Amino acid sequence: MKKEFPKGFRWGTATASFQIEGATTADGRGESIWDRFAATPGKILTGETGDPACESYYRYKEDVALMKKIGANAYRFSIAWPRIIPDGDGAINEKGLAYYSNLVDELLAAGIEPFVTLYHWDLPQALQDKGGWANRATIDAFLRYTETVVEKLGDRVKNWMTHNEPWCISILSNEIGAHAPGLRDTRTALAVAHNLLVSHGRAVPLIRARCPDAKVGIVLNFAPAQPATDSPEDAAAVQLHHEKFNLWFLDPITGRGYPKGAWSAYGDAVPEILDGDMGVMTAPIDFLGVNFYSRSIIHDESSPRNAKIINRRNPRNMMARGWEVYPKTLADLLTWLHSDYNLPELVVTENGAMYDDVVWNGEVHDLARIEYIKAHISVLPDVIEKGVPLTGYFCWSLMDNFEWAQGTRDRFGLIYVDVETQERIIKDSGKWFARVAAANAVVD
Ligand code: IFM
Repeated sequence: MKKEFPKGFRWGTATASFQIEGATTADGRGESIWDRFAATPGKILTGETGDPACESYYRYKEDVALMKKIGANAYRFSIAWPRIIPDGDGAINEKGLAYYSNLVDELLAAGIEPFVTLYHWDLPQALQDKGGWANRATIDAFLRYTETVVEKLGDRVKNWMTHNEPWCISILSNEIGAHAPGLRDTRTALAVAHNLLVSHGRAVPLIRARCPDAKVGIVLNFAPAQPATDSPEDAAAVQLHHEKFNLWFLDPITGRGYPKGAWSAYGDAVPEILDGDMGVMTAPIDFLGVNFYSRSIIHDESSPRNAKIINRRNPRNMMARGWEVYPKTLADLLTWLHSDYNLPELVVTENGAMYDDVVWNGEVHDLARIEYIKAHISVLPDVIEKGVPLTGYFCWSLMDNFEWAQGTRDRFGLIYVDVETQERIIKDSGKWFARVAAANAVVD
């Protein structure tokens, strides 16, 4: 089988501001919901906060040089809203803008194409104090923040993503409560999801107006599900999971509205829809960012609403977090997205693996991670051959970082970061990634 990629394919790595920058009080940065959440005892497994994370705010030149070493030709990073507008909707902080402007210059000088995510979870705390994303005023604040950033960087940055993983921003953070702001209320979570989608739809034309040659997209995380058995109960549970997790976000932005099964299952927790909202959400996008890590196996013993996700044990490739390594699902997902939604471009904006890495004589032999990534990129040439317009693969992550509620315990990087000394070590996976990018093909 031919394992080469089309000319111009992006081999990137991805990060997010709060996970790597540290420097949470430097140069006028305001407090974010993640600062508040992490400072709350019991919320982060390791008891850490976003300081120092990887200190990338200070070490960005070193990090760009490392990106170049591992052969990446693209970099997906996010902007910290509280660095730009510390209280969310007030004064603009020029020092925050300057940081990202310098980062972009550094990337371009290294021949690395920037992909910018506007919102990867670090909402200014001052906005959360007024209701956060559940308050429609946050939409307007987001638009002003977006305009400010695009105005500054749009002459050099041509790839823009509005939001990263709306499911996490809404459900994981406001219904399950595992992420900031840590609420447990379905109605709030669905209001958050709705307002996020409206803000996305309103941001798309604003970005284009300030950056006419921009490619604009949104990043969704997908959890394709399969039934544990062939029982009708499991089939119903899979369908409900699919609607709540995948379609709830994908269908509104592609003009299909909220999925009916999930809408009725949510009962009176569903969001209020104002005139024009559903139309606004469908602003045409240039690409869909696809985050994929694993599939879900669903089993239901009582009713679809009580269905459980059971991750299958795969002894050879098991990820410590319980995510099964199952790359065929990535191929199926991309093929389905193309055949059913026919979007102009698809980009794998995140894929990667968490393993317990060990430094051995100054090296990190993370063979399991190489196997994971190799297995996933190996399914892509065929997918592209079949006509799916896939234009890039971004590995999560450039380097080990602050993995949200897990703190720095969970390592996803192609580059190892020593939490105490901040020393960076390119792992074997990073060296291998450089060979993949150079060959523009799957290599051993
Ligand atoms: O670290 C996260 C990232 O911020 C969003 N997607 C999943 C990654 C791994 O959990």
